[in-house]
Parts: sequence; structure tokens; C-alpha cells
Amino acid sequence: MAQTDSSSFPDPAQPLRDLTREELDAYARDGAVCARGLIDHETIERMRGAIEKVTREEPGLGPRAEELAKAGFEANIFIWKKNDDFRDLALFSSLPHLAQQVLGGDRVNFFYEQYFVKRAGCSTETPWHQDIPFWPVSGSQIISFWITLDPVVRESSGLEFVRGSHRWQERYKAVTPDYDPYMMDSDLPEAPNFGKQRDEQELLGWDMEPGDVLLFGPVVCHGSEGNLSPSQDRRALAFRYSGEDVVFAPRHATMPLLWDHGLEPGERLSGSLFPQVWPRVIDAEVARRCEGEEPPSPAAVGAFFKALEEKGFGPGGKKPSLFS
Ligand SMILES: O=C(O)CCC(=O)C(=O)O
Repeated sequence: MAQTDSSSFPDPAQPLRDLTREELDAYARDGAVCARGLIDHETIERMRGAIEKVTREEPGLGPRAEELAKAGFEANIFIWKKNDDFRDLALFSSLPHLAQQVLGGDRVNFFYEQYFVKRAGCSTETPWHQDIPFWPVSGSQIISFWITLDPVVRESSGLEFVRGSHRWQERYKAVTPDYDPYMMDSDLPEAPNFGKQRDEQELLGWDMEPGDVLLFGPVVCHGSEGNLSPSQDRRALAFRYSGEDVVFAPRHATMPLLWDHGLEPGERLSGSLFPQVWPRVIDAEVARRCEGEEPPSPAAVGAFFKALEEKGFGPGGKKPSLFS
């Protein structure tokens, strides 16, 4: 049952504007759409500061984070658990409202967020992939908002999509920009490099300004080139929200959840790791995080490493791991 009764938080912020019928139709038809001017300048400025702070503090996720950062690529997940600017954008901004406009339903939960930085001249590509194979969840009602904090051109690190691929039955291996062997340890085939098949597939992509937002779902194939600009960083955020049909479905070779969440397989995402954000935030779910930074739980981290080792990854294991 929706717990909507216990909130001392204000209702979700109103967006600068609602999504239009045309944008929602394009999203449903193509699997991705670019919505112009959704995020205000103050938020963009605040998040630029937040990204610089978090990337100064640590290079990002995974054993190769430092090496990748030296090459200009930085990425990390669940930053909202430690950084208040990320937390506020996730829980208290207009994104929950916009997510509800896409997903419908009685309530929306925050799934998680990532940042993807490609500094000027960074040649790291984002391999073509679908998002759902990365995640320990199943369901279709997930919306990702990809928010650029810098001007970005399509050919130079702009995110591109295979039009209509959100309807495909095929699922592809979870391939990260550093080709992490743990994430790739599944029987799924690797996605083709659709960027090299421009005659065969229709690709969608946009030049974007800060404030513009890409909306896309969990199955559409997407990827991006390196950042060819000699002077312009490309700092992007992906904030993801879930709706009614999204349930916890743990699987090997999926994104680690390093905080306790208390969910059993099959349960709808909710609670302190996936808090409700619309129609309003629930006190009990976010109280701990609103008191201060929430480090990963030793029990959850331990369980993740144990699972890794059981699959032959990690110290002494046959292959390197995400956290070796
Ligand atoms: O920004 C990028 O290059 C990758 C973004 C992405 O794949 C995502 O948000 O799912």
C-alpha cells in the first residue's frame, strides 16, 4: 500500500514547464526524446559545483577509476547518499514531478543516479548498451533523465539512441566504458557498435545546451563517443526513477547495491535506498539520509564481495573484479 501519510516535507517542486504531449508521444514512439529547457540555471550551477567537489574527492567507481580519470573519464553511482546537492536534486527537485508525467501511477520512487564526465579531449567512448541488463531489478517503468551541465554536440560525446530499440526483445551484455569483466560475466551477446551502422539503423541524437534533458527508458540502445572538444568538458548526470512494475530482482553481474535495503526478490523498489518521491517524500525513508552522509553498509559491502568471490572474482580469483 502506498505510504503517503507521513511527510513533513513539502510537495515536490513544480517543473519549469510540463512535458508536452509531443514530447511524451516521441518518447513512447522512439524510446528517447530531448526536452529543451527543463532545468533552471541555478540548479545547473549548483550541480556543476557538486560534480567538481565529488570528482576532486574521489576518482569514481571501480579498480580502474584513477587510470580512467587521468584519461578524462569519471563516473560514479549513488552519490546522493553522501552529497547533499545530489540528494536534493534526486528527492526534492522537479524531477519526481516530471517522472510522474512519464510513468503515471500513484507513486514514483527514486531509483539511483550517476554522473558521467568526459573532460575536454577525453577519448573514452560509452559502448552501445541497454540499461536494464546492468540492474538488479525487473520491470519496464523506469525513466532516466540525462542532464547535461555543459553544451554538448551530438558527434562529440552527445548521447545517441537506436530509434525504436526500446521495443526489441534482444538483451545485450552490460558493457561499461572500462569493459569491466564482472559486469560482462553473462551469457548475453555484446551489443553491436551501432555508431558504425548508421546506414542500417536510424540513430537519434541532439546538440544540447545546459537545461536540456534527454528522457529514455531501460531498454533503448544508447552510447556516446569521446569528447573531441579541446576546451569544453562534458559533465552529465543521469537521474533515474521507477514506477509501479519495478521490483528487486537480484542477479549476478549487475550493479552492486552497497546499502542495506531490506527488499526481498519480487518486492517493489521502496525504502531508504529507493525512497518514494512522488506524491511526496516519506519521513521514515529519508530521515537517516537527511541527518547526514550515509556510508555504504559493511554488511551489504561484505555480501557483495562474498558473491563476487563465489563467482571467481576478487582477491585470489581468476579474473579482476569491479572492486579488486
Ligand atoms: O553519458 C554517457 O556517456 C552514458 C550515459 C548512459 O549510458 C546512461 O545514462 O545510461
